[in-house]
Amino acid sequence: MPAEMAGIRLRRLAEQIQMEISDLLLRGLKDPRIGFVTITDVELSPDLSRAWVYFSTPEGPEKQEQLLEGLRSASGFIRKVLGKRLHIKQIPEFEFKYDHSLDRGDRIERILADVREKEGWDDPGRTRGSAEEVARALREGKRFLVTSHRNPDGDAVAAVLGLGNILRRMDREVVLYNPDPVPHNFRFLPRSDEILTEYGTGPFDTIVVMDCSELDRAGPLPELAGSRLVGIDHHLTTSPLGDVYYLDPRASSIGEMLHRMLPHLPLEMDIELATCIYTSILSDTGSFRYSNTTPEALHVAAEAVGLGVSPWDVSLQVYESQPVERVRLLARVLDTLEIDASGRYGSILVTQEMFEQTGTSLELIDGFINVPRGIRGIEVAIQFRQDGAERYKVSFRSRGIVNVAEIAEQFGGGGHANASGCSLDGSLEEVQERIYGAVEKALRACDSSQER
Ligand SMILES: [Mn+2]
Repeated sequence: MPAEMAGIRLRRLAEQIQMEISDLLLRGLKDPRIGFVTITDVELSPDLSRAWVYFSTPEGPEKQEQLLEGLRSASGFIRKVLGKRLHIKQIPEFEFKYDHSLDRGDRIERILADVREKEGWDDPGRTRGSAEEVARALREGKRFLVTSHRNPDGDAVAAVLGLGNILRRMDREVVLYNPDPVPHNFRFLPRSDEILTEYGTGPFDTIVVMDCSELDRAGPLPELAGSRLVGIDHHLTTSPLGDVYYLDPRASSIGEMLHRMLPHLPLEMDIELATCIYTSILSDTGSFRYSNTTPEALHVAAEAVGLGVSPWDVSLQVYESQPVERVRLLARVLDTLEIDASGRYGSILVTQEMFEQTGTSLELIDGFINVPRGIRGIEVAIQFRQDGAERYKVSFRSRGIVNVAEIAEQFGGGGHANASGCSLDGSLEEVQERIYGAVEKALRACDSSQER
């Protein structure tokens, strides 16, 4: 018999022996010394005279001596049973060995986790920090500046107002701040007019930045030295913002994260906070449609509704109270719709001229990009927004296959897997060429990984 075949037969027999012994142990050997034991491997000598039987136990290496004794004294019985079951002439002599590889594997795993924890690399989808740590920082602070990213969306506005509600009810001094205006459709939120466009005079012992993974996406901030910076965020990033932070890229919204902090804070949801949290979730899940619409997001929203939040009233405000200028602007923007020949990505363009012609501004374009994404066959929707004579802000929306955060990162931007953005300098043609190239490359990469 060729050596290779002999090797395969030997391997099979070893596996059979491993299964038989495991089976015997599972049904109990009536030996109190043998508790939980796993046969991790069996090795046979080529002449079948000997078998090394490796075992392990969840009770740990301390138990190995006791187990070894039990297994040795049972080996006569085991050999007898195996002889009947395996139909082989000669049953090997057993030598039992404790398998340290699992213990060692655990330890290495733990050391690696520690290193990753410290250095902050690893998976950008991982949770970092905790609700508890941030809640403690909130309890410890006295004078707060609370803000979010510039050009705030519904989540950012509702989060600032929600945290404002929490801190006010904890009798803390709090300044709510964003240099950019609250979008028209989120002005119904309680106390939205209390978000100031300038932070005024400090000092603040605690500065909270929410829904924002990079400081330069927040507005100008007071001198950070002497203040504690607290970050609450759900973007895909490996470097959370803040001295103290709670980052969970799997959270639907900042509202949901605020809700998770409540068990560690001396208060409960009131109707005002519930309105903020509900609106935050509604806004970032695209009305409970996106893939971040998790059971938890729905549970928290349900709790808010239970407290008296009216889904229809909020919808009326957020989606059904558009100024007519926004619809006129949308008409012009949709006129620029381009779909690639493959039909898999498409784009729209918003220019400064369009704002001038319709008497509108930036805050009205939220949601436009969902129109090209809603076209059958489109995997990636792109919005080019002129942000200067030769500068464009590019937004991406994915239907789920392409990770658009990775595309935005190539141009110094970032975001979520399904929604991201970046800024590029250059003429429209130059910018489009670079972006289309990156999108096509990402689509090709997804195709080849699916074929595998
Ligand atoms: Mn958000």
